[in-house]
Amino acid sequence: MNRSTADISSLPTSLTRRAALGLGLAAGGTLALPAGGALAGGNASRGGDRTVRPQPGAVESADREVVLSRQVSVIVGKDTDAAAQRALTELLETNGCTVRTVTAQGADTTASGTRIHLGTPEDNPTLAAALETVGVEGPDGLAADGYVLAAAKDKGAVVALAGRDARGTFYAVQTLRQLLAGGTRLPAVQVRDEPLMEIRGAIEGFYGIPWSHQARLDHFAFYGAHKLNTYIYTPKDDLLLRSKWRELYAGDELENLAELVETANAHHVSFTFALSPGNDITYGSDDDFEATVTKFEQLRELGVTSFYIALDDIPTELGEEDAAQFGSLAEAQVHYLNRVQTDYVEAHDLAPLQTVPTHYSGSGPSEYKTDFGEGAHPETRIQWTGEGVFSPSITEKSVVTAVASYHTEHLYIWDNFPVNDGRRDRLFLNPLEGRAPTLHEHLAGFTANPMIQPYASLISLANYADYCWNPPAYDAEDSWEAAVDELAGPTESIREDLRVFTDLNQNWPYRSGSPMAPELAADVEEFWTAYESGDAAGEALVARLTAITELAPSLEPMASTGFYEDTKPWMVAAGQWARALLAQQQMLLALTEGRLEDASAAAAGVAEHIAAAGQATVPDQRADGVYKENQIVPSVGDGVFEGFIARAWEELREVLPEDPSLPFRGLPGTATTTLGTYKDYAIERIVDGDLATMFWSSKAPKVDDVVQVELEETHPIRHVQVQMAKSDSTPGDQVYEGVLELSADGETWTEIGTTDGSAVATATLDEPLDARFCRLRVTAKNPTGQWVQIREFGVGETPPAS
Ligand code: LTM
Repeated sequence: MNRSTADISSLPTSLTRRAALGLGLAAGGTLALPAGGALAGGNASRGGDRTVRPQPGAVESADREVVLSRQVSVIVGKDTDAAAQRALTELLETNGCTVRTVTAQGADTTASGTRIHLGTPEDNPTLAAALETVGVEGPDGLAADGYVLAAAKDKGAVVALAGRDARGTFYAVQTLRQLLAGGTRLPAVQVRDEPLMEIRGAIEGFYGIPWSHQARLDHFAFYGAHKLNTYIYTPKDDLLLRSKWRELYAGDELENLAELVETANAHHVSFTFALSPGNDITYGSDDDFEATVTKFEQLRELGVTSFYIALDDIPTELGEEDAAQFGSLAEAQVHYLNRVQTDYVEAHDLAPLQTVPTHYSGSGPSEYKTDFGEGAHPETRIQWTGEGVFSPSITEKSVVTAVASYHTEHLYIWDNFPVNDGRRDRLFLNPLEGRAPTLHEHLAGFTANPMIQPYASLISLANYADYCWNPPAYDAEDSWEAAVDELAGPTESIREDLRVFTDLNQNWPYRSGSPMAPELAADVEEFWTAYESGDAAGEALVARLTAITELAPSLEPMASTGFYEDTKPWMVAAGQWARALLAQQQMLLALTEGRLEDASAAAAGVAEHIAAAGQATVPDQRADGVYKENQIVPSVGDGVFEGFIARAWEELREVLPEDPSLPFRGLPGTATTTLGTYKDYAIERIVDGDLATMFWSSKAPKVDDVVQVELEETHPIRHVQVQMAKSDSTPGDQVYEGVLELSADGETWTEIGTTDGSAVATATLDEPLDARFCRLRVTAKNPTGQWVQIREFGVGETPPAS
């Protein structure tokens, strides 16, 4: 693909001529026309402006309005897209018009009153004259999904909605919806628009709870409204796609699939069915080929025309039978893929087969990529995740290299953003960034791998819609703000509260330097600066924290109830963190005013909120396919709450070192372990006095693995506390069966306590024991192979007060 942006220089002469006549022309900035009522976007907002998103390639707008009469004639051809007709009728009726639909053959194109001509020039012969009347060229020559929209006055209002194809016709209606902004007036405008990327959408390709049926239906409506055209169905924990891929759908599941396909088609979303047979397939087997096409056939009967074989996250060794037949994994895979492409896809005249290879990241050449790319049928669409599985940026250079390495002309991106299956405690509500504005010159498109929470993913999907349609015009911040407002709805206070919430979920851990709750962090910083000069009032911080405590009730009426329900556990947890910080602010205020008893009393109120914030309230589902409530502790605030709390305790410790609310603090020491370390979750973090940092093992512990702290010198020890998992109140990655032991010399050990399955292991001695070494030793394997996280390992002389 190599198309350039539809900018002013590529406008047809009729448009440029009109520009010269003094009509406003916008091609480099977002089209924002005078506010006239509502922006209806997907399932969301009302009451915005007339901004058209994704930003059209070229727009010409006169400083004049065209007013639709109450009675509108919609003129269609007999083959004009039914979804576009439905969408237009619904739009007009919602905006207060009565619609009379007439077919082109019977239409009086000269009658007065509003006439809207809908269709492609091929299916609606009246469009040619209508386009002539409004003085604009037709959609021929535009890319697939493109359209022309033009409105003018000729006796009554005349509007031409001319698609390059059926989907383009449907998209013309979407743009009209934005221009009408809930009313019956639109600017005398000419929009000539086409996508710069052919494939734009989502791949439901994550591990964890698959999206609900309703969520998928709602997504299709959102995609249609945002001009996203692709949905790939491949949730990793739909067992019938992966571990039981040979089994056919039946009953409710089959009925649901039928409704999904029908609804996707109604919103011009291409429903792509992706099977993942790679865990146990024999690539050369006739039986497995038959099982594949039998499964596909079940979906084709429901109306699916687009199929995909996912080969990610599967064994890289060939089975015995395949090893005897093929020289490599890639060779075996392309044999199977090509058989599906030629014997099934082509035989049924379906869209070209799509796939993700087993080695799907990194741009450099490899034997696998060469064998895969050279061997695959040239029509095969191949997905790639960028330089990494998670790619903080995707540059033109790396895409060009990848295209060469995979020997394909049909590369498109499986973008692992905003997927959170590797961090199920987090929401990623930050904007889509770091994708170069020129990638459309080399790529067929993008599908985003979204979060387990479908509606929380809509912010980034709106960003993908804007980016993929017109990458050079994409403005991450502007697109993000519009998406957030759309989900919030028209009420300003709800929009503001939603920004307060999204601020707490901005950090994307796969990009270094990604911001951490930047607005909260700024208020915290301002607080500490003032505190150093004796002022603990912290007005801005207190106002923000108070708003955070109210998020769960205040956001309930937001436009997207799905977003609210998806994210509520994080709102509730944020509210608890905010209450803890507010109590500490009162504590600090009392300290600055010398009211030590009040400081102590305020400190005593902190722990309950921290404990409440640590409750597991998010459900989960693992490879067994069993849905379980309350498995995950929501993590919110990007570490900023925890940072404030740690510093506030330090301030209290300085003035009231014996205060009973102070968290237990171990003596200085050095930590070591026999366990491997996951990424940079280094063992030193368990003795840094900071609960926000942790050690994470790289696998499950074995019997006799140890985590040990060596003190700087021998002390009379009375208390040991090991804080494991993500929070004190919720078990998770930790040692489930182990003993706490002390030693003076590191050779001879005395057992002083055992773990009890909770996230915190403690031991308190009545009489001190002289020791320099303390360790947690594993005595049995973890029940389900959990790894180990330790936030702090404290060894001290004095137990906490209670
Ligand atoms: O990225 C690919 C191609 N496969 C898997 C996804 O299913 C998973 O959601 C992401 C993120 O964890 N990583 C993968 O490797």
